[in-house]
Amino acid sequence: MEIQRKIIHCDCDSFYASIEMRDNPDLVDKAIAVGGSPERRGVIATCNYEARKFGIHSAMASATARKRCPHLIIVKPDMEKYRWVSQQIHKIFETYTALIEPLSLDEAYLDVTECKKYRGSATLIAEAIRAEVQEKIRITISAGIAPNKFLAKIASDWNKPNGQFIILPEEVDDFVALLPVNKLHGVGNVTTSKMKRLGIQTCNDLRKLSSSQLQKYFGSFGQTLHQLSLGIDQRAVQTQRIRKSVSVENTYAIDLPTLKNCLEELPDLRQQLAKRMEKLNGDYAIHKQFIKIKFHDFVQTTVEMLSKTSCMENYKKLCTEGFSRRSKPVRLLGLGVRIVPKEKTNEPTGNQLTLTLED
Ligand code: TTP
Ligand code: MG
Repeated sequence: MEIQRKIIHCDCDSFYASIEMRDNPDLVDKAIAVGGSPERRGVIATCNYEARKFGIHSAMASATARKRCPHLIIVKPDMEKYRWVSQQIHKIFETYTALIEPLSLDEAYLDVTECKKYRGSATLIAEAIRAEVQEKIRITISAGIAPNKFLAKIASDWNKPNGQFIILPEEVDDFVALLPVNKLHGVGNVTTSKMKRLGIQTCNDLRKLSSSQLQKYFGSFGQTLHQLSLGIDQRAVQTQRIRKSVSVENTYAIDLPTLKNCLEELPDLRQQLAKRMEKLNGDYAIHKQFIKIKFHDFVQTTVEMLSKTSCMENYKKLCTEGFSRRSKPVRLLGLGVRIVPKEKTNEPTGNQLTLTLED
């Protein structure tokens, strides 16, 4: 039996940029972005809706953004401030429900199934939350209201910015039928192209596949796809986020031309990683170490190995392996560990190098 929930997905509009505009009225009505400087090969974290008209978006090189919009104002990020604002928004959420799952600083699922405010109307609750955020925090937030997380998240994007959209239980079937497959969680560019080749564009197309066909084309993900194509998602709102990895990365102002240059950067990165790991309070155990390398041509590779520590020798080995895949100048290096909550460490031991290759 499917559980009926009332889920609200809240997502602030152009979060970092909205905060910067709030705090500096000179920026309102101008095209602004928050990110690194174009001269130092910075990247755009986000931009306001005015800047989006020029085709600027998150993760774009700041230099490209500046080219597309020469009068773009790029503000340096102030993460501490954004974290503080995020906490204030969460305090508002908490007055409606205790079942909150933060996804990032500006995004969270709220399960309001048991909320008694507004006679339990999730639509009115979402309106109230949004009004309160606007009044107290002075930035706008959009919301999606639906019977499950998957649909609530899609819905919050529907009337962005400063809007909300509800998908009632009786509307789910029709809504999902028309949904393009790339809106499904876990369906990225690769799967979308594969589906396109198979003539699958919408969830309705997906529904026509038998379970053995789904299994054949998409392996174990096939079953999930079948459920999603019917609008079914039983995942509960998880109040305690289980972290799966911790990592740090750095984009270099000048490419690192050789392996030796890359190896020289490792101690610094590892120190930053150690600082991040302190915040986990020893609640997690390491089971893998990995390194991420982005070459000057943006081709990216990740190498990982089983390990119970984050030791330097292993990072050197991983770095050497990763670098040898292209032997080209490196623009970004990242170090990380994959972790599991302490009581669940049943990973095999050993240090054999297991290699994975991404795109
Ligand atoms: P998003 O919610 O994805 O974006 P947004 O809030 O800026 O805009 P939207 O109105 O479309 O929701 O991300 C939230 C914040 O996370 C964003 O303000 C900046 C940061 N961020 C990055 O630093 N890098 C990224 O690549 C993305 C996508 C977001
Ligand atoms: Mg947002």
